[in-house]
Amino acid sequence: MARRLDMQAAGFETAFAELLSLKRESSPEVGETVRGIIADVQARGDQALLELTEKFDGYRPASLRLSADEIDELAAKANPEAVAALARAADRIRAYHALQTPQNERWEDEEGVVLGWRWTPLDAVGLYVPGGLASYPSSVLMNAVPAKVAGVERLVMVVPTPKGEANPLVFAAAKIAGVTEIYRVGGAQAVAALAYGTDSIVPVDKIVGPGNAWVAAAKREVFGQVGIDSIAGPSEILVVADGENNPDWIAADLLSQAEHDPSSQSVLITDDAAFAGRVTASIEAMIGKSPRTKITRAAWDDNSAIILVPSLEEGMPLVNRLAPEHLELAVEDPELLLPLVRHAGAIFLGRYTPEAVGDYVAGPDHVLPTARAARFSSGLSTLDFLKRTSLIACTKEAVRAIGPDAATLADEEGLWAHGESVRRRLEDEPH
Ligand code: HSO
Ligand code: ZN
Repeated sequence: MARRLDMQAAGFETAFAELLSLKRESSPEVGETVRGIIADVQARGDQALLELTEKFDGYRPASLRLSADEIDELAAKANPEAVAALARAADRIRAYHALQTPQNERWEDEEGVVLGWRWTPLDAVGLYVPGGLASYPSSVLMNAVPAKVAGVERLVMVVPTPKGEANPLVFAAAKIAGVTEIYRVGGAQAVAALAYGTDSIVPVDKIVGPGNAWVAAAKREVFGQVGIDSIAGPSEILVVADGENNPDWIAADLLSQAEHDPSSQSVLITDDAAFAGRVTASIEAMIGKSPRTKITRAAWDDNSAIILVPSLEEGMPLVNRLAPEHLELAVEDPELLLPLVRHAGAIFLGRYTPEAVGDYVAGPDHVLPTARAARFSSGLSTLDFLKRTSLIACTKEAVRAIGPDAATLADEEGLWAHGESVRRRLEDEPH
């Protein structure tokens, strides 16, 4: 059973601080192994990829890249209803991210200097897709669609296929998102190949997508050579609910993230002790029905909490301290609480907005900051696949207006040629 906290009880601060500092990541120390794998791929390229795939995935593929026919064949095995649902989800994700795309700007300031910025997409992005249990077709869309919307021309997917087995819906998702370059390779070796390239994989500029401890360590290791997304931790949900909710709905919402991973965290903040009891009872009745009972049970018992607060308004500072990945405001008028929220990856407003709609079909990205990173970062968006370049244009008059200060500062820094490059333009003509 999740821990119970009461904001008004003695010892609350200590108990809450303990909840905040729960070490939920159980990443084994894999740095040494990962560095070895990366060096091996750098030195031996495809040969290393094939051998490592044989070692870790238990088979040796005839070719690393899947042909268009192979992708079609795999995608065709997916449940057609699920494919249709994915296609509709992709449309909504595309529409949302298109509106999120930033604008280029250009203006002339008072001194006559033209300034601005221009956004351009990355040339090539690698998308890591896990194999096995954590292989979510919805995450393929959430990573690939914003890249496409941003205008990334080359999107490369790597996916391990243990014993040659693959999740057909992952390939259907790739097709829907327009990903055509796919390699059957995973782990740190796939990350190394994307970063440094091999004979069969041309390197990319950035690597995104979730992975296990080896993949995360490899991404950290190749950062600088390529860009990476933020490393996703186990999923979290925080539900702020009054006593007027259906306890079964809230119980299911809490379990929906607990079932992702034994390290996931679900927290309920409520001002109604009787309601908290009803939710607990509902969770206990529901938890055994899940095919993922063991995972859900571990996350709920070990990492989760029910926090009783004197009023929901007074509970909101706790929300900001938790800075959750997902926040549900399950109240009649969520707009009253919304201004009090400063840190959350995504906010689900009102009683009819379960987090699961955001995980799949609402449109916003489900790749969101975890482990309190919402204090300083945001979910994945088109911005992650664009870079901003500054634009500066002076006329003769403009450089005369702002140049002398540059020359003064250059002299002060002992950088003679800097000063000279300005002074020449104040005095001479271009030809
Ligand atoms: N809630 C997860 C995303 C996900 N849920 C994928 C279902 N499938 C992390 O935000
Ligand atoms: Zn989820």
